[in-house]
Amino acid sequence: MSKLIITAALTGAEVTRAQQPNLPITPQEIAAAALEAYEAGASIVHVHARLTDGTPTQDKQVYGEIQRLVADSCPVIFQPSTGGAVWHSAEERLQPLELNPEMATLSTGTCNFGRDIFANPQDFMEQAARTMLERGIKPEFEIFEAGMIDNALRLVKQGLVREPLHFNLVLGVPGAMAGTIRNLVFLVDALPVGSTWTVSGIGRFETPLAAAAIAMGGHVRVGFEDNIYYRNGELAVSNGQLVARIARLAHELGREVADPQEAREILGLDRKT
Ligand code: KMH
Ligand code: ZN
Repeated sequence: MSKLIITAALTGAEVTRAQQPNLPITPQEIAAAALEAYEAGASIVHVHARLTDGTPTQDKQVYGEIQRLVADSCPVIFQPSTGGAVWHSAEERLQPLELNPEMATLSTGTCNFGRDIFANPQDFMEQAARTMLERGIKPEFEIFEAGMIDNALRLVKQGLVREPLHFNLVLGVPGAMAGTIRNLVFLVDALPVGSTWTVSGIGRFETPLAAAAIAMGGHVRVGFEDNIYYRNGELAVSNGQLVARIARLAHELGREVADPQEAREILGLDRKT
């Protein structure tokens, strides 16, 4: 089994300071959270930018500042979001790709998202995939529903994504697939041989699904974007605290934690052609 890649999803687009007082918002706060997560065992940081008042933004200047500050402080893989918030336009969502990050997210299908709709029509998926291909950016497919795997594979057939593929199985979003181990196993079984995958369990599903993924040979994403609690009713103090728990769990289950360079090798990020 490969070493474990831990991704820290530091901020997201939905969580507020009122819900989680330690949510990193400014580029400086996000970079500090990235450093703490790295020191706890994270090798990827999944980033959403915010304006200083907390409003989600896809502005490439703000992402650019975060990218610079993170790179100055630690060697983690910087993975900006092309999902943004549900109300961002396609043009806004694609802006962070202009920074040529090593990776970026790509959601391959439309689903309910709480009381909203997270829209990812075919045109958007193709445009995002084509831009990533041209710029040598590895997509992480965000899978909220089973059919999104088929949509991702269609992009591969169209020649818009190169293998090996990497998937994030996001389970437990209200309105999309539930956070059960049965669903995790079902989705993993549908992935092409040679793919890598990580799991994002939302809310109370975070830790049980992480434990399952560690045992199954997958990878794990945690952080305030997905879950703001350490345990039932107790807010987490930082993203780093959530990462540290996964590193401890991995240790107990006999799985070593990858550093960023090892994560690059596992994901094939060094194999750009
Ligand atoms: N904020 C969600 C609507 C991504 O980062 O690529 C979408 C999302 C996915 O967070
Ligand atoms: Zn995200």
